[in-house]
Amino acid sequence: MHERIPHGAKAAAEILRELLDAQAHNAACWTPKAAVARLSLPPDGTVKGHARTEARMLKFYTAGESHGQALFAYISGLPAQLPIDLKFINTELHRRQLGYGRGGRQKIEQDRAEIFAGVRHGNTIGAPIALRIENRDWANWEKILPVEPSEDDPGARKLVAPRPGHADLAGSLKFNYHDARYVLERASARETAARVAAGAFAKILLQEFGTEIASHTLQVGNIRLERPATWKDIRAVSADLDSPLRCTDAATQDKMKTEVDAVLKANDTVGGVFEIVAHNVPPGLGSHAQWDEKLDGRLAQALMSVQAVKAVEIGEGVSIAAAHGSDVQDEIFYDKAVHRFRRFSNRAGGLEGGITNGEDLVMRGYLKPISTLRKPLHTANMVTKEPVEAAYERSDWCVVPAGAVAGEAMVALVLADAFLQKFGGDSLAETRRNFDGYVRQINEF
Ligand code: EPS
Repeated sequence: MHERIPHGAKAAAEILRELLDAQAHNAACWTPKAAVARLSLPPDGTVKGHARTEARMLKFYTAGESHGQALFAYISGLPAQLPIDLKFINTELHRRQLGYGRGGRQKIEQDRAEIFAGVRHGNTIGAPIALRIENRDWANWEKILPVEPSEDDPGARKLVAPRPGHADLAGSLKFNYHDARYVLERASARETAARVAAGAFAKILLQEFGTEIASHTLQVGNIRLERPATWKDIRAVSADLDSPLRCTDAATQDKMKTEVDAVLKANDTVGGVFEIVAHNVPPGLGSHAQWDEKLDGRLAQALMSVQAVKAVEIGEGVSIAAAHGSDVQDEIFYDKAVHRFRRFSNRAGGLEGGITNGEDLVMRGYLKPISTLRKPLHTANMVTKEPVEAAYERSDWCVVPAGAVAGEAMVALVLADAFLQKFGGDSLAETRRNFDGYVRQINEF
């Protein structure tokens, strides 16, 4: 990725000549400012091929309220000519809707992505992608949350008793509403449907290069999977649409289900831990060079942004804090058969110095129990300031498998961004050429 550039007086002359040539060809990018920048090259005469890991290559945003007309996702930066499998995207959306312990809303919705832009004849075209997921529940909210000013009582679904643990109070203070309705509409984890659709595009890109992402449930409440799960186990349970909690061990899963039943009976909720594994990740994604380029930091931020996630772990990050250094590092050997450096263990979770090392990426999201409780909690009315019981809105009581699917999407989006930062490419063929060249470099290292 480094272009050799001569420096000193000769370089200045060459640059000026290039500048004049380029101006003659009316090349907009070749401004005098760019020429000056090139004159102050580092003494080793090298220049970066592109912005490396500072500029985001894959951008995405979501819009939409939980009970509005629809959710939206916009994805920008994918190379052209990437085949898009809409069925795969919709299966991802379906996976997010599943899981033992979900509330009534998922019986109403049948999440499907409708693509409006950026995909033609089944392939990306290098233009921003826009998609929509319909909220079927909108039919029940049209009069309550209209876009236009309305004659109807706007207070019909006011929420003045903020629910502890939700964004209700902090958001109302911030946006100056004495009603948490608009805040909760956007804070709701319904928004993760749009992230999952965007993440499916990122997964499609990564799959082209052999990288797969899957998740499983490690813990529900106090019930924890005690035996290690292999990639094969995780991949299988992750794709199993009939698995109630996506736990790789049937006996543990039964205990988890009993726990979920118990919290429902007690009008309570339960949290847990999901684990996400990215398999067959090329070494060298991310960078050690700047704090915001470190891939572990970027993955942690992305996972932490998923609703109800209150802690993130990479590899064995939590337990190794109590161990000695000689017990926790992953010792290295060279596997001649596959021309790869490997590890005897993977406690680092595939990341060292903020760079992927070729082992599986292993990340865990710790979910707090959902904050909406049928058992009333103490709160204060935002208008009267009097003590009251917190409002109750229909909700789930266990979301570990759904949270995991949202987490997979976030991991995919960060990894695809890091992938495009390393390999670039405006068309899939160009990305592949760059990728193949790097694979050759690693094979011959
Ligand atoms: C969700 C839809 C929501 C909630 C849940 C997640 O639907 P409703 O509010 O209509 O029941 O079930 O979100 C939360 C409770 C939350 O606190 O984030 C979904 O589609 O995932």
